[in-house]
Amino acid sequence: MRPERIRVVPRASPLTARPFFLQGGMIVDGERSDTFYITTPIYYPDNRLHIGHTYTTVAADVLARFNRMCGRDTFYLTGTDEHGQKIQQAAAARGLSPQVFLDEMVEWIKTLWQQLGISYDHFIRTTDEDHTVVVQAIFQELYQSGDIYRSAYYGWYCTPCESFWLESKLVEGACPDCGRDVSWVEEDAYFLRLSKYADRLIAYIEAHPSFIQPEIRKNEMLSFLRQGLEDLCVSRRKEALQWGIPVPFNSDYVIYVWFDAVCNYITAIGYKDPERASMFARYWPAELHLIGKEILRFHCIIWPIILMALDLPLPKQVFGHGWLTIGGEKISKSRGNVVDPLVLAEKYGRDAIRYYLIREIPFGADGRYTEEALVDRINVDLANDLGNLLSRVTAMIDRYDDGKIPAPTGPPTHLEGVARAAREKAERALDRYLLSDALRGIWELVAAANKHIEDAAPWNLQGEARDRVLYDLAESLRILAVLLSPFMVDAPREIFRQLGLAEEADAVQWEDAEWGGMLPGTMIDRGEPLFPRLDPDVVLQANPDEIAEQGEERKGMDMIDFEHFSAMDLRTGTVVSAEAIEGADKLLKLLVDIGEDEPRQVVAGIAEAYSPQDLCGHPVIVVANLKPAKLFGVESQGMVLSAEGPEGLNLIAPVADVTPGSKVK
Ligand code: ME8
Repeated sequence: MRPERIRVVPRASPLTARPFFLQGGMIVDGERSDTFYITTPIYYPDNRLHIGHTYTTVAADVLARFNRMCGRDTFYLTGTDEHGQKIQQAAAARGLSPQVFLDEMVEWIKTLWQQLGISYDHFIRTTDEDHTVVVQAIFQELYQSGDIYRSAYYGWYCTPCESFWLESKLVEGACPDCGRDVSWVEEDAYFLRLSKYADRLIAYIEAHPSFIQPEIRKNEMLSFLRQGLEDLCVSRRKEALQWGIPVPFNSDYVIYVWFDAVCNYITAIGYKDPERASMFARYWPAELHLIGKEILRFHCIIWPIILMALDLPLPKQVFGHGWLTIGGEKISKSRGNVVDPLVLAEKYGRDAIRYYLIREIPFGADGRYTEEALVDRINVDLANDLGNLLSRVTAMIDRYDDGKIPAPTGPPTHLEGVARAAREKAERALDRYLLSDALRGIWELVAAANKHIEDAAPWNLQGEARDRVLYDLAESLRILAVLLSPFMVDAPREIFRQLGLAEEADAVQWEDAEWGGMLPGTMIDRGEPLFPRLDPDVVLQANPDEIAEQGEERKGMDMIDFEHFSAMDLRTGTVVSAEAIEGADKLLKLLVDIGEDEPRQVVAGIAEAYSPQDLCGHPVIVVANLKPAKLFGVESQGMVLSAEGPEGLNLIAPVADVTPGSKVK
């Protein structure tokens, strides 16, 4: 039978109406609503997802779990964005049909989320029949209302970003968002009248300061809007792209992938579906679209305008968080500097990954990812602080009280106040989406409880005094298990179990963090350390098996990590001209096209191996970010790669034709 709990303080729901006026996150102009609809971006399954996608998904999961624990009717949506050129190309590259390719990728993604304990309520795929039908209905409706019209498009298209760009917006001829090559598009097309809604959107953003967060992102969006909005091309001709939702009234066209994608937020909850009308009414407008900062424009301009054109309310908040970086660069599929979250979760456990991601990166800002920092967090915060606390407290209860929680007689300790403060800090921070601050608040209780063991030295106490200390420590641990439940999946459960409260874990509510819930006499059940300490020298080796296989000759070689390698900007190039340098027998002055406006001047020590006339048109690889240097009075703005062969130096060149300026990775 489940024991009645002692409730020292009457239960007060954290949802009790109270006004919030926040600068940071959640908009609540008054009271919290009783529903909480939260979304992540729907990710492109053109490739395996990485630790960056995991970050957004874990953060949204923390908020979904917290709100569920607070008794709010929560709906957490994630999914995949499956149309567009990028997917079509990725499937073709694997020699698979898009659908077969996608099904395989989606399976992998779902496994990933399951491994990480992501508690989504629905996984939308934009190839789902019901999504497709509703997107077509929306397109049709806006065409009929005149918000979508037909005209001609002349401009550029960035496939990795799936973005249309006018010539004037390109930066040095490349995509202003990702810096990659764009392709020319010239076709009759359908357009969405963004321009008509620009002023209304500006007024809306100004009147709803928490609509776009963090503040800096709101200001970026406002300044973008104030430069004036061009209407947006929202279709592609079938010849250019087959893998999309057909325009319902013209089968020569498919709908632009971003138009299709943003609509997922309403199709997933039953927009225009008579059978799910009440679901739509309950959850729309969404409380929060959580996204990375690079896709704010789609969520803060295009999506709101589609909603305005449909006469629907706008989501309450779009939060554009920062990027995880490696060596100062955004982690991204196309840069190839990705970290596989599934491998990490298998190696370190999902709670460690979840904790690290949320604790390490101040929510909203960019943050460096390193495995060293992850291991450090595991050893210090999780093994040393939290894990040891549990081991020590359960060991003492075992020893002094035969494994039974003692009754809290004697004067209360300060831990009750610290626990209340930790809960309040966590709650306030989670309400404002300041996720790492919430963990920091919770760790104040971890630290205070550890310190209390040292200060009170229960091993020197007897009777009531010792009972009080041990009860308060066990109660602190119980409260920690409650407060950590949004953040972690297994550890809170294990804390409950070791405290003899296994059943609590199934239905834990945020209000269970009220002091006094632990019933004296409960039998604890000690177990393994919560987070075993790791030896960094062992776990941080890239991959011990691989290194062993590489044999003896690697020994003694100075190894670099990926960060060092990726600091080098290696580009493909073509030699445009070559000439001798007076007084320098070994050097040639080369001009090399590396895809920039002007060819690079590079001085190379290859005169003994190549004559200038052989070099024109020769492909090369250039170190493009080498500091310029003068050699024999000639400036060298880079270096070409070469290797010694049996007959002298050989220039290193790609084996297949590649465009000058391609990154070598
Ligand atoms: O943009 N750091 O999909 P996508 C933090 N399909 N978060 C990162 C990250 C990093 N280095 N890299 C990726 C798309 N993300 C569209 C979205 S929504 C209607 C359509 C996360 O696969 C972050 O949330 O490129 C970012 O916005 C998202 O993954 C981009 O995922």
